Amino acid sequence: MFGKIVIANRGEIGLRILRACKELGVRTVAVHSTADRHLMHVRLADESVCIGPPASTSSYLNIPALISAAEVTDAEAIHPGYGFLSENADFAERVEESGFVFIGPRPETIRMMGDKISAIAAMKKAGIPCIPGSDGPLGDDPDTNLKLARQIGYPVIIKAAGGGGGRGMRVVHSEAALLNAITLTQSEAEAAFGNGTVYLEKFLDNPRHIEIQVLADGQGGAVHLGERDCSMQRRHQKVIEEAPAPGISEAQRKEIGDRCVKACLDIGYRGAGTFEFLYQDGAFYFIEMNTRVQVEHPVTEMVTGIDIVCEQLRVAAGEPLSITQSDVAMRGHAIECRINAEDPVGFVPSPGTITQYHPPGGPGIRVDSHLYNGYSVPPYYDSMIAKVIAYGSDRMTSLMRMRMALSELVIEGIKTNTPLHRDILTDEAFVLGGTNIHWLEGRLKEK
Ligand code: MV4
Repeated sequence: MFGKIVIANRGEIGLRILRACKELGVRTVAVHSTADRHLMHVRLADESVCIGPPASTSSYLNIPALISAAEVTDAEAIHPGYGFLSENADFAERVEESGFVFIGPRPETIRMMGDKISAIAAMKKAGIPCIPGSDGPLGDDPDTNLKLARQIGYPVIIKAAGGGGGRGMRVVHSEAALLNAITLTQSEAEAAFGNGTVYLEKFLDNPRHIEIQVLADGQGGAVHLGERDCSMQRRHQKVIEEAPAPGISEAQRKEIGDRCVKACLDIGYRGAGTFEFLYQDGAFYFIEMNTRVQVEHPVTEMVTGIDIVCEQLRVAAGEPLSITQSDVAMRGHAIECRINAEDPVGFVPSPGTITQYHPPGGPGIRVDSHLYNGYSVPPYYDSMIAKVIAYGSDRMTSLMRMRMALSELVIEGIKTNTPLHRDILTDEAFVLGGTNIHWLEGRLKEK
């Protein structure tokens, strides 16, 4: 195992990584911006290094500053967390060139998954079900593109190869609109990602977003940890996640999970990863792969008992996975509510000082948060300030525990989206389970 690592992130995930390090006896270096001197994990880390001013581009995205911090503290590895540089192949490469371990997949793997066209091609080849589409970049010939879209059938969706997470997409409902939509998406993609390459897929109109968590050691060991349902989202920001996904049978889980494991072995995947699927009419369709630890990883940890961040550290240190597929069993149900510092109605960010903080507790309740009384939420970063996770023997039990937890939660001094969560948790459709990716936005429009 590593002797010392740099935690190249902030907030709740900085603290989550620090806790895994303490458990494994790994010393920690917290790097932080000037605005983040008072972060919980900076206080708890063995060492800390200030890496720049508040703006992310000058601190958490500042590659030379991060590598220098590893050098001056004599650390062995860098954990990128999620967001920031976690899926930046150039960063992973520069970390390794500088003689440190990047805690994540190989740079080539990150690069392949960053290009959505090459990701889909690799996954299709490995036996993962994909959406009918262009199977590669769209060319310049209008007649070829018109013919392809007609074959696939409208509506279709044009997506940027360099996009992902909801950026650079356009739905096309009729042949008359196709060519214009392609040109528009190409020029937007060129401007946004410096890559105008686009591809085309059949548009699925009412899917759920279900993803499979995997762990692989790059030495022939790979497992899946079942699925999460992340359909409860607004503007591509997840709001509530749960594991397992309502209505997915053990047989379906094994079928798609085994395919993901095989794909990991096929491409020599190393680390934690997530296969994102759209799920519609009983079928899974691959859309993207995430090569990082995800915000919603705790729901999987709760139902499997496996510590995903500890496994990330183990495989990055060159150890084999501590588990095989027969050691993995999903038991019970977990729901996660993302608590954001924002207005619950208008969704505008609400930074400021927390005058009163009381986290919930009791059986099955986990709170991943860096908050404490008197902490000031800075205005420079993502507004997520806490994750409340409720576990129970079945979905109803986890739901009842979550309602209780949110009734106990006190965060004063700033606005949070807790009222929105309380509202969703008592909605008939959510209680039933299996709502699709459009449900929340539709409901918000209604009210
Ligand atoms: C789609 C789709 C429907 N059909 N692809 C949005 C984010 C990116 N990861 C892929 N996305 C979508 N791709 C086809 N062929 C609908 C979405 C989509 C979506 C997907 C997952 C979670 C939330 C979403 C919200 C709007 C659209």
